[in-house]
Amino acid sequence: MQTQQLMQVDNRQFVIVGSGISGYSALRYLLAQGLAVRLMDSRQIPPNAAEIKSLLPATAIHFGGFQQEWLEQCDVIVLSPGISPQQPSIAKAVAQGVTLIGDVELFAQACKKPYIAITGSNGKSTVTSLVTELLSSQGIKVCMGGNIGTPVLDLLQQKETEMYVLELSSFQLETCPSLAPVAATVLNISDDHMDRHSSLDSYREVKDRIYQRASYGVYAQDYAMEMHSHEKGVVHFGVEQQQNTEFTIALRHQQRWIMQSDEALIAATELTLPGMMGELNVLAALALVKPYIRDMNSVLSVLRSFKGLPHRCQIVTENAGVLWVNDSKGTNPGATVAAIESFDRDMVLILGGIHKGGSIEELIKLIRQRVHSVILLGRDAAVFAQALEVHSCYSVPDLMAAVKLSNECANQGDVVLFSPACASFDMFADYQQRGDSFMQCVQTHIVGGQHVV
Ligand code: UMA
Ligand code: ADP
Repeated sequence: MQTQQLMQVDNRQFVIVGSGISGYSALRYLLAQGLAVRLMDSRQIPPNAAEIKSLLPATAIHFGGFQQEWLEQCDVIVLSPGISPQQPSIAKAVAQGVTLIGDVELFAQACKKPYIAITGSNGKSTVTSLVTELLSSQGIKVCMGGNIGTPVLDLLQQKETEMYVLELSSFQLETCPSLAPVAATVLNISDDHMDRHSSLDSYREVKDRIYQRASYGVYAQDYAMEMHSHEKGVVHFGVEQQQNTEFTIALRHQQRWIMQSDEALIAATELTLPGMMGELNVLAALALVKPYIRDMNSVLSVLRSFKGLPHRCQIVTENAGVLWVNDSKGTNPGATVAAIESFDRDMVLILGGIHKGGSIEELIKLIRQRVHSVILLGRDAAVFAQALEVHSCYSVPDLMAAVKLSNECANQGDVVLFSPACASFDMFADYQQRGDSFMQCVQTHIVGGQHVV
């Protein structure tokens, strides 16, 4: 049943599961529509507890577990992305006929303005931010949200906005059947969240849903296209020059150029995003905004100035000929592979944390070819140590020890890359805190208190 229909019927009961950023945002949204809402969170002391208590009567709040009766007796469950639809209490309610949606579904039902939707295993936040800047450079009033941080329903508050750019995770794509973006892309697929998705195929199938109702499909050239039809057409991007690839790379006078068909737009050396992944992100962003480009010069000046986001291959400092790079957002093996490939220097690599499952084979192979010293830390350090066997690797207890040892291992001209290939929750609140902590260690131990970045 469509949510719009559900929301038009007065006495429908909604149950929000999760009191985090999405759940709290959905609560404010549904209350503003005058709908009957209850909220539950499995944690005893969940986030936003005080704010939620000020919005709902105590009889409509349940913390410290899932209230099965509420789940089974309601009409609609609004599930937060951090909880799997396979969670037994949720699955049981759905089996009994309760409708399951997420906050993105509420957005898709309510949004009257065009929106671009971006997913992929890696590069989502970078491309979402770049697309937002590119649209803005064309005079469009645009704002971004979704997995990148601002919950999608909060975007609807900004009345002057003409267009939205949404970063969507596989978790969010599981519960938004009405999503109908003007343009959509799956940037790439590699093993991620294998602790939640049953197989790479089911993860891929969820990502692919972004195309289902998209007017214009932007495809990576190696993406195995399903049978989607897009009324405004299809565009391909990728670094291999292939006949059907409009946004690509070509060699001109020994330089790599970003191309649109036969037109050389900008030399890759003018981009500030590093390596081939930087090129791919630029190509994807250009393909997404193609229908909105009025002034190519403004587009090119954004490409020249866009430095990427913190914690994504972020240069911390170059000290005594050694380049220190913070890639704390490298939370899966695919991201770390791309980060290693972005630097054409001998390398010391710091990695480890919570391995989210999936194959590390490609990463291990690349480490053997490209990295002379590997410093391991975190809960699943042993997973990498065992796979690397005799390759020079050392285990350390914390980030400061990792920085000190990296400094000893690094030679002039090397890069020390901190790209954990793992989630951060064993030692840090999140990847930002982990990256900040790495930069602090570099500042203290390497730069000697001088300000870096
Ligand atoms: N949780 C419980 N019990 C509950 C509800 C949640 O234990 O009853 C736990 C979850 O298992 C999870 C944590 O709480 O560990 C947060 O879950 P949530 O669904 O409440 O998360 P929100 O605070 O609403 O934030 C979510 C996204 N988080 C997740 O998907 C886990 C945020 O992406 C996103 O920015 C935000 O909505 C706004 O859209 C973060 C993320 O880590 C950055 N995303 C994953 C990633 O990028 O890899 C997918
Ligand atoms: P996401 O939002 O998908 O996590 P980010 O833009 O935040 O993506 O980047 C996350 C990590 O992925 C960073 O460590 C970065 O080095 C790496 N990365 C960025 N773009 C790509 C890409 N196109 N392919 C592979 N890895 C990438």
